[in-house]
Amino acid sequence: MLRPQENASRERKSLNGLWRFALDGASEGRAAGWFRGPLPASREMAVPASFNDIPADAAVRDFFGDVWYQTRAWVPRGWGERRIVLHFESATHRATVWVNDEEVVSHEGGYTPFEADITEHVVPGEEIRLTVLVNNTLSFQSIPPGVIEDTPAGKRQRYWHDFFNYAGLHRSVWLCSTSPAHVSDITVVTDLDGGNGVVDYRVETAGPEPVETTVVLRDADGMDVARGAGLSGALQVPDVHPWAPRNGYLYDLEVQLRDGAGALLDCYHQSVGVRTVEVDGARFLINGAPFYFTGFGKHEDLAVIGKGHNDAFMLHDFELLRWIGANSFRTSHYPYSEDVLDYADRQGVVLIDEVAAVGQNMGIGGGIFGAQGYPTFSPDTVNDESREVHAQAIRELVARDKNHPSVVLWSIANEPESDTEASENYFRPLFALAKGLDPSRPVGFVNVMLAPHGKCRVSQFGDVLMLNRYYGWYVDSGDLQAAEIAWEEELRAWAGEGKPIIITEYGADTYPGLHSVTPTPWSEEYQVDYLDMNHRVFDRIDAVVGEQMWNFADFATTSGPMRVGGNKKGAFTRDRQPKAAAHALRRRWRRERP
Ligand code: BDP
Repeated sequence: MLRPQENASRERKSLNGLWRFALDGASEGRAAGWFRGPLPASREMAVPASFNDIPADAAVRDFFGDVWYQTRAWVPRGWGERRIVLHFESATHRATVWVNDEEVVSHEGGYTPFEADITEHVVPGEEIRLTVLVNNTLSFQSIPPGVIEDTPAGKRQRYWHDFFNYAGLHRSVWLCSTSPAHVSDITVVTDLDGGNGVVDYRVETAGPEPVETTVVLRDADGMDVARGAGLSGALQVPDVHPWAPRNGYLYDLEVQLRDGAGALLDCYHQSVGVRTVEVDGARFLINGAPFYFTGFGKHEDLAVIGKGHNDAFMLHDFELLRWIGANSFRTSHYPYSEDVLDYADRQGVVLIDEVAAVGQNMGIGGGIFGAQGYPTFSPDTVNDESREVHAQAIRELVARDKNHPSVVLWSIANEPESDTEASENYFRPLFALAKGLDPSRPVGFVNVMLAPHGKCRVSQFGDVLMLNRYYGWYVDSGDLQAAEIAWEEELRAWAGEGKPIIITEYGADTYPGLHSVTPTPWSEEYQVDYLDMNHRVFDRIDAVVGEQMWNFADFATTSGPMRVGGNKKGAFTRDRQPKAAAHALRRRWRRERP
């Protein structure tokens, strides 16, 4: 699926703004046909945004179940003879959509786009009523998982990921038009051959057969550098300007479809960064050169709008990444807005792109999530159906993000149970799937401390080892000497695997403004000492090819005795003020690495 764009042959109209919104705790709206007219008892709601924090009301913030969104839109009168498409960049965690009285599409999964061809349901020049039923309930068959429990106080939603279950229409909604004959997908894979580049392209079309498909590759100045004809081919780019970390150079691949008389039917502009990614022994190579990841695990998380995308905050976050000397981040723990991916391409920021499979681990918990009382993998919990949902999430992530040069590595899960035969059996086909979908990028998953070296049975499938470790925080808390010894010992064992290791999480909660002259967890000084200890260990082990501190900024979580107004492991506060750790990271990451 191609992201909507406006060009010589395509239009798109934003449906963002204030929609009508209603909670439907009894799930009665579908049977009562709420889509057939104005939503009953509705209020206004911003799109894009999470709905949770907008009203000052715990019943909305903690709501789980069905919520309804509705708006009205005019279909432009010039869109006769056009194919008309309704496109959602995401709906968290699933949605069903009606245009007037007709159901047009349903989608499962909260962080990838979906669309419906509504040509047959609308009349250009007339107004439509657009109604969306969004459901944010998590189950063992959703990605991420959760469960609804009966408690003496009523039903409660539980889940095992450490961030707030923000939901709603977080990203843009578009009404688009294309020619009936149109480009439906483009895949580019690039290579470097000395000073020259190669762009392999493949185009898929849909609708009436076009007669001619041509492609033109232009450089950043708009000069033609290569041309091709047909649905696939390899374009040679002499004297190529590669895409590289901190040098987000992009070419533009324009695909054109024409009819028998040579008239333009459809076109699409696909940006292309020419670069290679490769794992070579314990090294991670970009354009053939060893790359060391510096940066963070992030979140889409802001006051008021929750996981809603916001351009101004996106730019500011990237400015802070530059300020601190970070060259990369992980889209922990779900696919981020495509605006973020596009901007990372342009900025030359390197991404580890993650599926929303977080929390498939009933072993984690105790203090954070309370006792679990469930096995992770079983016919009643994470099962074959969950694996199919997980597989579909991987397919949709790769389909959406395959052409982004910034994405150098797929992460197919964060901290799942990985020390059991059941986990090995669950993940084996998912790794095979991801590698088959995209042979051009390495694939990995993020290993949890509960499955250390020698116990983990899933790491064997990954091209790269991604480790989250909290020595000096969750273990050896306050004792950095003990932590350093234990951490180095484990890391050396992993290094024996001969694969590159990226430390995808290491961090310590820190309350901004809390100070101490002695090593005191939660103080700003302790966070700095904790990071220094980790960095000493990383610098002693050659197989470590990256450090992504947890987290870029403080973020919202469920309530709990371990969370003081959310997770406080940020280098920045939630409103992006630096803690002492941010300055310490800046000193390290802005110096040239040896
Ligand atoms: C890891 C998780 C991450 C948490 C973090 C923490 O991957 O989502 O927020 O620990 O405890 O287990 O801060």
